[in-house]
Amino acid sequence: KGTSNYIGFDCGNSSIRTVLGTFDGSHIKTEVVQQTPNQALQGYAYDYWDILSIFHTMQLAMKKTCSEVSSISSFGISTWGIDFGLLGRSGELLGNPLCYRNLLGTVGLNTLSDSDLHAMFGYTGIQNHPMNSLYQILGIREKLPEYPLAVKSLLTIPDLLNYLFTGERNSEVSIASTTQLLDMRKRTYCDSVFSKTGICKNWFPPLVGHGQIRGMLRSELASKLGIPAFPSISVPSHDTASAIVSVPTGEKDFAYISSGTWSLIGTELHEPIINSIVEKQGFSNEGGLHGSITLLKNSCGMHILQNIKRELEFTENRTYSWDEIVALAMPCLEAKTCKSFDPNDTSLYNPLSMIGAIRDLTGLEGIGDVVASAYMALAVSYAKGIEDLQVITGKEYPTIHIIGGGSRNAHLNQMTADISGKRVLAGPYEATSLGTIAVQVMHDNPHLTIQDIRKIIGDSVGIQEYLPAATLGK
Ligand code: LFR
Repeated sequence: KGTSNYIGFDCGNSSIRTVLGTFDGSHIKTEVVQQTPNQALQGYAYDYWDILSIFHTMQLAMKKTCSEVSSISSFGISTWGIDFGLLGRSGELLGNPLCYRNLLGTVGLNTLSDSDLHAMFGYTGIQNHPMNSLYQILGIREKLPEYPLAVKSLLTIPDLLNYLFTGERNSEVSIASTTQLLDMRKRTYCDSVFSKTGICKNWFPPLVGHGQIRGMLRSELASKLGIPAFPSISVPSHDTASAIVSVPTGEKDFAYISSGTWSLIGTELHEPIINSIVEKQGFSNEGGLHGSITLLKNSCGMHILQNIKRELEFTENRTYSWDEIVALAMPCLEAKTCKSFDPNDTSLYNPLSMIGAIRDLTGLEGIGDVVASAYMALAVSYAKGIEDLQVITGKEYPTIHIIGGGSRNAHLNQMTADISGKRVLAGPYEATSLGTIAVQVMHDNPHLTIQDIRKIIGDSVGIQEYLPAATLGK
């Protein structure tokens, strides 16, 4: 049996990765064909995503991938959640998608009473976070009223990219759940939310089941790129949900931290848990593969360290490697002079200076202490998130799977093991693109179950183990 080739797009807040995945019947191999930095760009009052440049980057990467292998079976797109593009009557974009790091969501959320907000959580099973599309839309209605007048359809980022590639407008449950417009008990759009808020249900595209074809590459685009037209498969198009597909475990109950710009701390369930503890602890019942629920807490992740690094590079006009960043922190971690803080403090959401914001929170001045405190804060928040998860599900998780780009951070992995007292298994770091590729493999090999896929992934990638040092962290 020959090998099959697939394209997985993993568009994150900080980088766009195009991965060639090959499946030979027993292993999935990945090769990063192209990696391009991504960042939100400043407009007049708000930050935006340069979506056409992202689309262009992906087209070039698709062409390049096709030139490396004899045939491609399909492609799948995963991106960050929540954000969306608005299309007018002609089917053209009305503007660049807004970045969720703005105040519109807070404006939108404040239009609802506490009891309405409580009801919203109850309807959807999703934490009432101001960044959710639901609140962004309400904020747009207040502050940018020209948009709703012209909108005919709303597409989340992966849906928009799929539309640009295929011409088809559809969505799927994982990305749609990040809008907070789904009833996660039924995994369909929630009429109560639409009627309570007056948001127009007709803006939203139908949901396509996982593993189905979302559309074919538009023929004009295929001929422009000089490649054959192949299908886009409905993978979990929320990056977090695709990443969770690739947790290398045979267990039914497991805990993960999907570590990137955000850290998503959670577990996989068959049915949502919607109760007051989940609401109070800020967990969400997002959509996972094939009707599963990815109960998770959205916690600030590498955003803090990425911003510290960017700021140091800018002020000192030089580049910093991650090893150099860790080296700054080491003496302060060893001397225990650093101080943990809440990584979800609102002052860290989109600060002018991340270093300044941490100095304000900790009262510590030295850059080593600032970086060390950031590491400490993340590890403490991970341990706390897993503890909260155990209370919610009533289960004990002896191992934490750290997956995604942030799982390469050996020091943070060890600190997480030390502070949580649990074993940490780190990897795969290419979790999202592996997930998007795995679901395409499942489309071509319908006999493979998610358990088979997780075993195949575990056999295909390197996983690092970190055991807790008994003396630390207490
Ligand atoms: C992770 C992620 C989170 C989502 C955040 C914002 O990349 O998709 O799951 O809450 O980005 O979209």
